[in-house]
Amino acid sequence: IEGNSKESRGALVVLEGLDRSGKSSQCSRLVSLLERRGISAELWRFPDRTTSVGQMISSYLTNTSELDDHTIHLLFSANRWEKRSLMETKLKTGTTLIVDRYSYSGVAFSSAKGLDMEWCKAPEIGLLAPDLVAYLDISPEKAAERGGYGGERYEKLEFQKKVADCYEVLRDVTWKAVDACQPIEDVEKQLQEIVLDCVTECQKGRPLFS
Ligand code: DGP
Ligand code: NA
Ligand code: NA
Repeated sequence: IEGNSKESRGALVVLEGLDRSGKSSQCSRLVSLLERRGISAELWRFPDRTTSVGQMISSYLTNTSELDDHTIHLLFSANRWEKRSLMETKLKTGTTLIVDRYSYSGVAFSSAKGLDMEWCKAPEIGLLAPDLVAYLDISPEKAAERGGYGGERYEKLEFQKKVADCYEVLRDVTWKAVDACQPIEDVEKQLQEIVLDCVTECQKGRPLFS
């Protein structure tokens, strides 16, 4: 437990799900909601392609460069580590972070390639623990039907099926799953409820773990 456990702080909210599960638009909607309610909030995403590590990741994802599976795994993790201290500062100064993908994507996507799951988890140890993981639940087939994938490396049905299996292994009782096949407004409504509850808990001083 870090800091004063009675201190009001921002919430670390993570959205996870397959490609085309609707995470990115729901993240934006959540930030707008929080801002309308006068709650300080920012939209973050991983990979953060703006850093130099992020640019290496981006060229890998666009198939501009090739990297060993372990090497790219560690770069994705490094990309989260390079934002850790800013993340902590934001949370402690009362800003809620709505984060589009986090360590679970790291583990799910790399273990979907056949890397050992425990090996994949190791570099994530010590990053800040989310207060809420919301999983946008959609089958790989349904996701693939949604206006098609972009051309990035992982955006293929066969691979997304493996990612879905890995997410199933990673999921635990603390995750809140939302059926992502529902109309976008219904997904939004369910997310709003669970996120606002989480923000309230953190305002009351829920401890921040790493
Ligand atoms: P996005 O910008 O959310 O579309 O993510 C880009 C792609 O990278 C997407 O297919 C998910 C994948 N991805 C996100 N985080 C990680 C990670 O930590 N490790 C691996 N291997 N893939 C990731
Ligand atoms: Na993507
Ligand atoms: Na996305």
